[in-house]
Amino acid sequence: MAAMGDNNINAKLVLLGDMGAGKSSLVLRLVKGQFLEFQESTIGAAFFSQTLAVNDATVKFEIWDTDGQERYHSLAPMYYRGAAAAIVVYDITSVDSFTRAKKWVEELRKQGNPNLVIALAGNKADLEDKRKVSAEEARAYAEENALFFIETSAKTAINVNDTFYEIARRLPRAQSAQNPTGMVLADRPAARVATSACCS
Ligand SMILES: Nc1nc2c(ncn2[C@@H]2O[C@H](COP(=O)(O)OP(=O)(O)OP(=O)(O)O)[C@@H](O)[C@H]2O)c(=O)[nH]1
Ligand SMILES: [Mg+2]
Repeated sequence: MAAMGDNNINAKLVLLGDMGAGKSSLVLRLVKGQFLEFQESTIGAAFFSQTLAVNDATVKFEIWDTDGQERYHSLAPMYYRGAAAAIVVYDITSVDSFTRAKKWVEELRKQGNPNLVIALAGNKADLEDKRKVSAEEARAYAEENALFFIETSAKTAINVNDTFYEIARRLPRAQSAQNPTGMVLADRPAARVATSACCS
């Protein structure tokens, strides 16, 4: 049960990545527990919100699911500006989508908040027989670049909730680091209490 008022955090989260990598499908899986075989391409961006309880904190994610088309790339800063977290999504069956994911990471590092929590999600992990990007390669890249790496499947739901929970767990720590403007909007920033084992 979420402890009311103990530590409520609003965190802007943006999903970036190639067209068809599965950004919208990951959000749909998280928010509605659903998966669509023929998920429509996002036009512009879509907004969702989802609240998660993590230990003593309640994290309300304000999620911006962006459009992966290259021609809309220039709009992306509107969505990652002020974000506390980003999920950079690629498709494990597409080397091009992994290349594009690396470009997003570079862009976030250059222009984003230095304390941004970045997750690198290798999606479509259910398509093992079509895999083109090894987990080892992606993990090595993630380690070099201080990213949190996870492989997910919006289709089977594997690791989808875990991705968001892990980001939520990392937020307060990032918040207590340098806390640049706009990174995490805490309702009661001073009200952190010691983390205790969760939950009965
Ligand atoms: N097998 C499998 N298919 C997936 C998975 N995630 C998404 N898909 C499929 O991949 C296609 C593209 O998924 P979307 O969620 O629309 O991808 P997107 O990244 O939001 O794409 P844009 O909005 O165009 O940028 C859809 O047909 C989904 O059903 C997955 O984990 N496994
Ligand atoms: Mg989409």
